[in-house]
Parts: sequence; C-alpha cells; structure tokens
Amino acid sequence: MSKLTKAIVRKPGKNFADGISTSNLGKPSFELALDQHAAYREALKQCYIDVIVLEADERYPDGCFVEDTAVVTNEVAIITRPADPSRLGEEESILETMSKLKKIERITAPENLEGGDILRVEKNFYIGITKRTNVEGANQLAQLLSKYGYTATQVPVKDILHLKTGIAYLGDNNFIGVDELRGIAQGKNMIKVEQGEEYSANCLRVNDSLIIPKGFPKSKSQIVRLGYNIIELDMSEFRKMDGGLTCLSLLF
Ligand code: CIR
Repeated sequence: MSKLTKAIVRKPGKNFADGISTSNLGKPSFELALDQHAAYREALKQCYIDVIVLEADERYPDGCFVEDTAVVTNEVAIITRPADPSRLGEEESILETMSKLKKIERITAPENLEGGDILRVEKNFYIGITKRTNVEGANQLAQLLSKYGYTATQVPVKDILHLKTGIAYLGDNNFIGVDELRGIAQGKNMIKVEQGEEYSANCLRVNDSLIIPKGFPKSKSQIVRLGYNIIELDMSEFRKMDGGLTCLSLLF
C-alpha cells in the first residue's frame, strides 16, 4: 500500500438526520455526530494525514459521506455520479477541491457509481453492482482506470448498501467481511464477521494503523491478532444513517 498523506472530509450539517437511512436505529444526534466527526479527523491526523475539512453543505444531508463522490489513485481523481437524486450534486464541491490536487476524470450521465462500491486491492479495483452503481457506470470506471494501469472486477452485491459496507481490505492479504463476499478474498485471509457484527466489516486502513468501529468485540478479538496499530472509534451516529468509517473520507 502506498503511503497516504491527505484526506478530504466534510462536516455533517444540521440536517444530517434528514439523509437516507434504512437502519431503524433511530434519529442521530447532530451534536454527537459532530463530536464523532471531530474524533475521526483526529484519528486521521494521528495516522500522519493532512486533513482538508470542508464545511457542511446544507443542501445535502448525506454530504458528510464524501467517499461516495470520487475514486482516487496516485494519478487521478475520478469524480463519480451518485445515484440517489438527493445526493446528486454533492460531487461538484469535491471536484472543485480535488481539481487543485489531482488530474480529474468523471463518470458521465446517465450512469451511476458511488465510491462506497469501490474496493481497491493493490492494483485491482472491485466494483460492487448495487442499487447505487450500475453496470454501465462500472464499465466507465473500469475503462478510466485501465488508462492508468489498473484492472477492475465487477461484483454483484445483494442486500447491502455498498460493496464496502460488507468488506474491507486491510492490506497484507487480509480482509474482513460478510460471508456473501468471501469470493473476493479467495485464497487470502478473511476474517468473517459474525451475525450481529456486520457493521464491523467496514474498517479503514490508514498507513500503519487500522481504524475500526467501537462495539464489536468478536471482530475485534480476531483483528488484534493481525498485529496492526488499532484505533477504535465510536460511529453510532453515522451508523444510524447507514454510514461507516470509510464513507467519511476521501484518502489519497
Ligand atoms: C446513503 O444512503 O447514501 C447515506 N445515508 C449513507 C452513505 C454511506 N456511504 C458509504 O457507504 N460509502
């Protein structure tokens, strides 16, 4: 894994609770979400990341989930096209910030692709085909990535929001994920999350550290054996809005 140096994040807005949610975990507290977001930014800083913080954009209640708006490599930022009408447009301010830092490519209309569906494993990108990412959007991404020397593999995903809601690549041939997605980790080591702990499949490797969500003891006991420097964060308010650790940043 190449060294990560920067992240773009966006603070949750006051209308954060009006975003899309299927979790049935209740309404999130805006104040607590702000505190959890601040802790997230601190954790990234601890991992030697220069964090670029965008202020909340009240037009988009889900705007803090910036991961969905771009796919970033060393060479390029590919601006995506979110599928839900309430999120379409979030990508424009990311484009503005990103264009000062990277060469830009774009997923074009009418296709859709969200960054949460993109799992990078070394030089290959797995692309989840979900309600948010269609095959044509995935084909566009694959074609763009191939210009920069990367390959792509499409993965049909059922019953979960985004591919990375269900699986994470931790580096060093280690994965954590739900059983449905074990094919991605074939021949590699995969920690299988147990029933009730599915949320812990979304972990975030940042340089020498691994950020994991707090409150999933079975997954944690397996993760600690891998020997990473672990940072645990309480993600309760973002979870209520179907968001996880990876969703809150664009890392590069
Ligand atoms: C949504 O449904 O779009 C947001 N409430 C959550 C997005 C989470 N993003 C992600 O998994 N990459």
